[in-house]
Amino acid sequence: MTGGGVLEGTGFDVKRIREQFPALDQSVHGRPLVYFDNAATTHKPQRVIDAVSRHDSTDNANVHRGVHTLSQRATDAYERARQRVASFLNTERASEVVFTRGTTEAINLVANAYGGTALERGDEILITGMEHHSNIVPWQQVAKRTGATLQVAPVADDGSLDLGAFEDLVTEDTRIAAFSHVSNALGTVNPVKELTRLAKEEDAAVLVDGAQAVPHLEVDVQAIGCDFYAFSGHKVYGPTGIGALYGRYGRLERMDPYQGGGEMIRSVAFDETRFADPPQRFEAGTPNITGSVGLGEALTFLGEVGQRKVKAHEDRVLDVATDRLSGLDGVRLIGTAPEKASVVSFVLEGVHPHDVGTILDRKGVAIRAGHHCAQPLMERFDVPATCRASFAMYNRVSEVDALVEGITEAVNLFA
Ligand code: C6P
Repeated sequence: MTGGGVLEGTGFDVKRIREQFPALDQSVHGRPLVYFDNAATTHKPQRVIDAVSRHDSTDNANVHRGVHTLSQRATDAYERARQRVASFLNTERASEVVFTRGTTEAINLVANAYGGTALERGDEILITGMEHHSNIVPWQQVAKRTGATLQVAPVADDGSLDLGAFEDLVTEDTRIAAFSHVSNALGTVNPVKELTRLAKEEDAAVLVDGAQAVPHLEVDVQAIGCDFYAFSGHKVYGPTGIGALYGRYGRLERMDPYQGGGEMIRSVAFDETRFADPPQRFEAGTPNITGSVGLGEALTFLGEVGQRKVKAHEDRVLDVATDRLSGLDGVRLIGTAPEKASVVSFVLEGVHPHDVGTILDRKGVAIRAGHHCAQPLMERFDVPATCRASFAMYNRVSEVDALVEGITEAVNLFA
């Protein structure tokens, strides 16, 4: 294969993929945009932009409320999107999909609606040392309220999870284990099926933070065996402000609502309110209807491109970037686990990541420099921040050249 062309034998044509993403076709500081900040958010293909616009132009109405035609169309579109998410995650039923604003809200929902009642003093919540703040702070908050304690499974030097330590930390006191499928700051792919099995042996509920997994891996929640799985639409070619929580129906049924309001009730009287069944019980107020339409379209698009082809292509970009960067003097890679997806994190000796990010921006290369909302993980590696290049289906192998050029310039400038 050539730098930007067709992956031989797979029919994966990056050029054709790129043509579908209008945001990629621009220059930044006079250089062609190289967008390597996909773990923060991905761009949207034209068909997602069109689907959202079409819905707003012709089918806009509130859902589950009106008998009029537009309301029925909007309700159908919303429920179709739910079906789409359900088949994307291979849930047993569509009613196991709760629409949320994104991963953060989905985890907060579980921490409050499940953790808030299931946890008591002496119980333990087990997370890992590579979690995003979204999978730390909600658990700290609920631990404080309930008297439960937070346990943290450590991360090994290469950025893998210390499996032995995780196993030791799962005990009969563990009520919930919550871990990321893929680390946003390191790219480590965790063995979620195995972690779930270990937690289940002690009867703990399991939540998987799938924010960084769904764009890159095929996810099957039934095969994983988890109780909850959370992700965000905007990291998988869909709109911002929409995401989903998978919840095993038996769990959802026994959970109290997260928020109260319209849409989530069966009946309301001043002395008693009866709640709707899941998933409506967890969707108080008018939902992000257009967002759901965009998310459904994004998942259809990803399915049509082919998740395995996308993974093979992204792995190639990751391998080339990892090889090239590890050959540069002064560059230290953070996170070199054997199983990784689409992220290369690094620091330059004596150069602050923000300076590297700024130099790269002048070359049209967008990376993220910072703690990536994973401050405890930065502390683990004894760095205040890292530079992170993260890849998507539309990145070309040849774009790594611009990244290397910018890094080399930063190394020389600050040497
Ligand atoms: N990570 C990143 O640049 P929201 O903001 O709710 O869509 O996703 C939160 C979240 C949860 N878990 C993981 C593993 C994540 O990576 C993120 C978002 C972005 O890495 C923004 S900090």
